[in-house]
Amino acid sequence: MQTVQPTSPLKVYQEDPLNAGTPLEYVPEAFLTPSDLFFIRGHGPIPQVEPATYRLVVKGMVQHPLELSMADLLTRFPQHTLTATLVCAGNRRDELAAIHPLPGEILWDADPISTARWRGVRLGDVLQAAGIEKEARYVAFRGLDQARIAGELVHFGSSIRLEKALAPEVLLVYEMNDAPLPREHGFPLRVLVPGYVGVRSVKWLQDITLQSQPSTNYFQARDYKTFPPTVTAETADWERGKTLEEIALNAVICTPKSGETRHAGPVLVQGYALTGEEAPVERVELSTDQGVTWRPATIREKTDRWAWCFWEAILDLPAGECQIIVRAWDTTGKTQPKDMRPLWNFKGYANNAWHQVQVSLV
Ligand SMILES: Nc1nc2c(c(=O)[nH]1)N[C@H]1C(S)=C(S)[C@@H](COP(=O)(O)O)O[C@H]1N2
Ligand SMILES: [Mo]
Repeated sequence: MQTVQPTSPLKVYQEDPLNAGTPLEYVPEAFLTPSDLFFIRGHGPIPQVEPATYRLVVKGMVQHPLELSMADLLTRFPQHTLTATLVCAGNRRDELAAIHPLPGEILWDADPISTARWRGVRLGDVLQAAGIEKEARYVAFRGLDQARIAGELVHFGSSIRLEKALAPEVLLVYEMNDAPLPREHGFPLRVLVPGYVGVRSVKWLQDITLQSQPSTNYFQARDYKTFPPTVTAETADWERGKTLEEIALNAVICTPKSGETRHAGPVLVQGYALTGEEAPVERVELSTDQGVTWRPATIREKTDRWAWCFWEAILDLPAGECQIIVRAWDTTGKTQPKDMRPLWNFKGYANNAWHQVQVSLV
């Protein structure tokens, strides 16, 4: 069994496998999440990998299959550093579960999200070195960890389209916040797919396979897809589910938290906003009248293309109960949906409806 340190400030949802969120009150404190506060999402026990004997295998539709040691990776390919946010597709699942139960799922608050500075080599450079055959369309990843699915052990795996795999932001990373990747985050090597939901950033990377079809791995083919609200676990045709890729435009209030009591008068409201690869966040707005009128928040930190941005506002709130709502807009004029009901799906993914907190002012 894997456990976090008893002193860890992470919010543990599950001990085995270990699943823990970054407490929201810490988020506005640090644009780069300290590694011991970085959320952890795992589907099986955390593997122990010996870096000296570790080999990354590149196979499938390639001209020269590769077997690379960590030293090969570090010496044969240029190294790159990039700041990126990882967010789980199950972010804000607890709100969806309040509409209709989501049995068997981890009911994350808005906390499976963190940002780090990563260092690694471009996946595209490694694939070019292997020689991409022209029939290849997808890049499949397999992790060294195994999850128990219906009584059987299954390696964690996932795939992305070749086009995204060749994008300069997609890295094979071995450092997080200027230190070796911590064990729980994929030591010695993981994939980092900025702009996509976290599940595609496979940890403890064992092999990469170029192929003509998406991965048939359980976690790609039978999980991490969305369906209309009418579809249930019993009626789902997984072939027809929508594969989760790009992060949806989202904004969250980190402080105050729902249920908090504050003094009436000026109240500092802080949070994060983020988007995928399409267009950056441009504006964040707050409403205290159910979305009739909105006032802009100040974006106080927005420095990296692939990272969240931080925003804040001081609201002058009278005594009584108050609901504060947030929404973001991107540079193409797109905003978030108001209503959560049309977004409900039986796995509880991709909730990006307006986020709100209830506060008492005295
Ligand atoms: N090998 C492996 N990779 C994995 C997972 C996993 O369980 N096993 N979980 C995925 C999911 S769902 C998410 S959200 C991110 C979480 O990364 P973190 O634990 O470093 O925060 O890792 C992804 N990569
Ligand atoms: Mo995830």
